[in-house]
Amino acid sequence: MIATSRRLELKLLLSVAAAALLFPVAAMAHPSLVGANPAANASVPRTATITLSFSETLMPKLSGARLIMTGMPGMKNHPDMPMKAAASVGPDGKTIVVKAASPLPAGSYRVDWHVVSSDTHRITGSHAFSVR
Ligand SMILES: [Cu+2]
Repeated sequence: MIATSRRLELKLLLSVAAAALLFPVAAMAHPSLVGANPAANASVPRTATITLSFSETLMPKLSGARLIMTGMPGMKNHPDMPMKAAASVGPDGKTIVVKAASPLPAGSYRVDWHVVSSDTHRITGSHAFSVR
C-alpha cells in the first residue's frame, strides 16, 4: 500500500513539474514596446500627447515615463531638458499615455519609459521622435 501511494505521489509531482515547464513561458513574457504615436523617429506636427503601446498588461503604479527635450532648431549641444508632463497607464492597461503640459515646441524629444508587468521585472527603454 505504502509503495503504491508513493508511486502515485511521484506521478503527481512529475505531472505538476511538467505543467510548470510548459505553461509559464507565455505568462512570464517581458513587456515590450509594440507601437507608439508619434512613431519611432517620426517627425510630427505639434502635439501634447505621446502614447506607447506594450505587449503585456502593465502595473500602473510601477510603470511610467519621462519626457525629455533633446534638441531644438538652431541650438547646438542642447542638454537633456526634462519637460513638464504626466504619464499614466491608459484604460486598456497596456498603454502609457504621456501628456505634456502644453503642445511641444519644434525640436527633438526622447521618452524614457519603465514598465512592470505580471512577472514583476522592471523593463526600461527609450523612444525618440521630433516635432516640426
Ligand atoms: Cu521579467
